[in-house]
Amino acid sequence: MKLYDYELSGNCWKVRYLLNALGQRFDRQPINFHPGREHKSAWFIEQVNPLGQIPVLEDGGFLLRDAQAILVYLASAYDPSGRWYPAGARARGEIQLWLAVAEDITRSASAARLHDGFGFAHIDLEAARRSARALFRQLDDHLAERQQQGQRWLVAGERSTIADLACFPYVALAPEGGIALDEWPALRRWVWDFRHQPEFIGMPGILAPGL
Ligand SMILES: N[C@@H](CCC(=O)N[C@@H](CS)C(=O)NCC(=O)O)C(=O)O
Repeated sequence: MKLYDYELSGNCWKVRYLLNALGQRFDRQPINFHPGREHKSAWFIEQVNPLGQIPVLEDGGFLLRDAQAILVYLASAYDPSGRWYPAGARARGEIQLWLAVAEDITRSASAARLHDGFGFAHIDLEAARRSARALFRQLDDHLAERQQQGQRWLVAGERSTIADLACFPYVALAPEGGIALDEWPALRRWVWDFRHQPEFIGMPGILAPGL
């Protein structure tokens, strides 16, 4: 498999994380997202992703864009245990809900980080932060309820799923966009729990425990 990848992208990290957790070997094709804007180059738009976005996965000639879609694909194809994308109508319905929230988190918390950390001045910072905070409150309320029931993850079960993985990076990286997590204790506990899983790998800005 080949991943069109950028080291500092939380969306690319999600895909690297699952590939690692599933023990899948893959090649990384680095895309110079910043400052090179290679994802908007003619070759990338023509040959890889007409939307000019990363990540994109290539598996035996099959090209798939969108981090959440790639997580569903990888878990369906390469996780016979069903841990990451559990079967069952309710679990799958709930997972889909959180995958949609993950996209909203990219549009808000990740945008604030791009503004502050990468100098993307065209982004409406206050609107991005406001939307991220509304989503984080929703996540915190949900996780607080789950934690009261003795559960740790977004979807009922003993182990994290692609729902948690999809939402995780831009929550953990939110302080880089000026969004502190102090107000949301259940969300902070979930970040801590996610980071302390045995398969955890970090990325710049999200260190693995002990580093
Ligand atoms: N829905 C896409 C969004 C991916 C996305 O926003 N990627 C960023 C890098 S992390 C990007 O390529 N941004 C350029 C753009 O949106 O034009 C996904 O989840 O993969």
